[in-house]
Amino acid sequence: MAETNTIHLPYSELVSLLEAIFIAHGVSTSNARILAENCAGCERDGSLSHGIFRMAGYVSSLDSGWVDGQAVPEVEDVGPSFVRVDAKGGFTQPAFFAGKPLLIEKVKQTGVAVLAIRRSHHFSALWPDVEPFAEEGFVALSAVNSMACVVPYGGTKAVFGTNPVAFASPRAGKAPFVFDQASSAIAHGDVQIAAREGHELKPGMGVDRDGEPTTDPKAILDGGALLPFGGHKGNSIALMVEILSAALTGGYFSGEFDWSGHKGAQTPFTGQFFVVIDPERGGNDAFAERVAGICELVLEAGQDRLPGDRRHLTRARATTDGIPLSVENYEKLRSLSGA
Ligand code: NDP
Ligand code: PYC
Repeated sequence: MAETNTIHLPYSELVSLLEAIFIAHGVSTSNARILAENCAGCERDGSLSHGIFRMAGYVSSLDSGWVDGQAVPEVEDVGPSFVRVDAKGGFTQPAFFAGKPLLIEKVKQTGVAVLAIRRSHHFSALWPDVEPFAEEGFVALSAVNSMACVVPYGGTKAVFGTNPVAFASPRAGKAPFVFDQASSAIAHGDVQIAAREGHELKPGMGVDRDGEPTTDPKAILDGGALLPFGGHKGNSIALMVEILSAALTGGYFSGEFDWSGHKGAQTPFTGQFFVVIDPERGGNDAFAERVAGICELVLEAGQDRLPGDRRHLTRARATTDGIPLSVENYEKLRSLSGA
């Protein structure tokens, strides 16, 4: 039976609508296009915790004056394999696109290069940042820190952000192998979605304001905190992300920035780290075939799917049928755009 309260928008139409929202809330036209494509791509791929669900947060952060939608990033060439970008208090993605051409030039010259972005706001998924590198034949790893909402293993005070890491590699005969995961037991966005929809979380994901374990997403959002995934092991990944994304880039730690003077601010003001590698330097001409081979072995051994498979299936459906949006969400977006 057809879902009467769902519409299906082509990707390009969703991009135009989101672009209009960003522009209506003070973002420059070039930055608006980049952010709109990023957000629409998340919705298209079913990365729903970072798709259109985030538009209200983007808008309230912009309206609060916390993030500069007009920021013009500054790219610095700081070594044969090192590019630094100051996002100047703007969103990370325009800073990333400003630094990317020089980064790729250096990877081609030297085999490996780092891109260190600082003073930046990242409010999205990371896979859109790394997947295109693998489509161009490179291996890429990226990490970003966010806002302090994760208690260290055995600790009592939130220090880490939800701090995702994403990795992408070319894979022969298929879309690149890509994973993109928070170092918390669950992304903050998914806690917000669970609270809105009235779902309990699985045990072991968070604590309430008294530090007691809870499965109630509202208790986590209301003064509680999240836990790292996998106990002390996820804890070390979260700490590594703080080191790479903030200490190394010159950005803020997740607990270091003060947004209290900007009512409505939601976008974390931190940094982002990338390392990109030319796999041909490894001396193995069959690198992409080797990657495909290990992925096949994993599936033959019984794993039912690999990271990225769900996204690509969702993308394929959206490419044929359009991106499904509830009429209610579509109307909310139109109203944010001022239409
Ligand atoms: P998930 O736990 O949903 O997924 C993590 C990874 O595991 C994905 O690559 C996913 O692939 C894969 N995966 C999920 N289930 C399976 C399975 N059964 N078998 C094999 N692979 C699987 O992601 P998180 O909740 O940890 O993070 C969600 C998003 O939130 C990420 O995109 C992350 O970048 C973003 N985020 C952003 C932050 C920021 O500061 N900007 C902070 C924290 C998170 P697939 O996508 O195909 O399902
Ligand atoms: O989902 O944890 C999250 C998140 C933090 C910042 C952007 N997304």
